[in-house]
Amino acid sequence: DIPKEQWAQVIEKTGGPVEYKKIPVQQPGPDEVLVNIKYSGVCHTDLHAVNGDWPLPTKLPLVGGHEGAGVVVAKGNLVEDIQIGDHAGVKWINGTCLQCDFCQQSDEPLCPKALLSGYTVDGSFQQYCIAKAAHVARIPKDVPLDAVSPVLCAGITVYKGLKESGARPGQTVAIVGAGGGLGSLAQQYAKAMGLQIIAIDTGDEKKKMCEELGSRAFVDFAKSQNVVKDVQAATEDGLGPHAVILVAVAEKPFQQAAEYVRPRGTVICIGLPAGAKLSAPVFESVIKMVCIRGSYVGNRKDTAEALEFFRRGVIKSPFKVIGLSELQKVYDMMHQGQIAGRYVVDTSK
Ligand code: 8ID
Ligand code: ZN
Repeated sequence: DIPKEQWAQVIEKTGGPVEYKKIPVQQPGPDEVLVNIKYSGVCHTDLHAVNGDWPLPTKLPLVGGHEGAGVVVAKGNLVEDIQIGDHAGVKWINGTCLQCDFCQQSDEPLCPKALLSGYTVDGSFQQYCIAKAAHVARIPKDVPLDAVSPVLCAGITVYKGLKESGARPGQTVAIVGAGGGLGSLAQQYAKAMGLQIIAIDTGDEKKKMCEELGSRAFVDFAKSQNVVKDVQAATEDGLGPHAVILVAVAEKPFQQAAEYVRPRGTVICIGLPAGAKLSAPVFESVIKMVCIRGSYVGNRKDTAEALEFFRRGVIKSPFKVIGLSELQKVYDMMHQGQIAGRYVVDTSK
């Protein structure tokens, strides 16, 4: 039975705080499903949304969240390929037009009409969440819903970013922000793809976690006298990593990566620190033939592939479960940079 009311965390105004309260359960439209969210990962994007960090406005009031894993409990009459009782994931891309140039070429995140979960439409920090059936992630039934939830944004995004980097098995990738949610999953995907990892972040807890996740070296950006030199020194021949995956929420690393990346190397920008600018020295970028590119979540196929890695058991990333009612605490810890790995909220608490 679907209740009329449910618990949710609602942002009434930009800047927050989030308010834990009861709101009505919505009905899915003809091409939509209603997912009973069991667990939802908390992404730094959710905090950017609370704080109004980006040049794109959110809806208000807003229910955040876009790593929602749960069970389909209702569907519109046009929905045929997903059934009530199936496990599904509400991800950042809630829906797209499926018609434009980008959708036709499976670059759905670039669709100008994309609906964004927990940003332009209500997301997964509620017990019942709506998403377009075409876009909900199909989660196999043998996969635990708490552990899989971070894959729905963090996992898909870093998997896509690693593919976009072109790094090949045996090569070295630097992961900047390795101790956070995206960074911890990036290490697991990189390892599964046969890459060697240099983790960059700060603090002993994150260092230990990165070593356990499979990184070969750890550079503490707060302790290092010269991050560029230390990252290069951590590669076997001292020439720098073949690829850099930038998932830090700070501007500085976006201005260092082109300096330490290997000649012919690729810098993948994923993190979205407020108001930050990319910069790189023209001379070195040219004579090293450096490639710098952005990478934005992933398409439906990337989603299925990222989930399949997880289902096979090769992606094991640390997460802590906390009640949905305690979301503000997670934001406070995230703001302080205190979270190693990911927090996942349990919507029943
Ligand atoms: O599709 C996309 N491009 C996409 C998808 C999902 C998330 C982008 N994001 C963005 C988020 O909006 C956010 O800006 O990726 C960023 C990282 O999200 P997250 O992994 O959820 O954030 P986190 O768990 O807080 O981890 C950030 C880590 O960066 C470290 C912190 O210590 C933390 O562990 N960090 C910082 I702040 N400065 C650093 C520095 N100078 C740094 N690590 C290395 N060097
Ligand atoms: Zn996210």
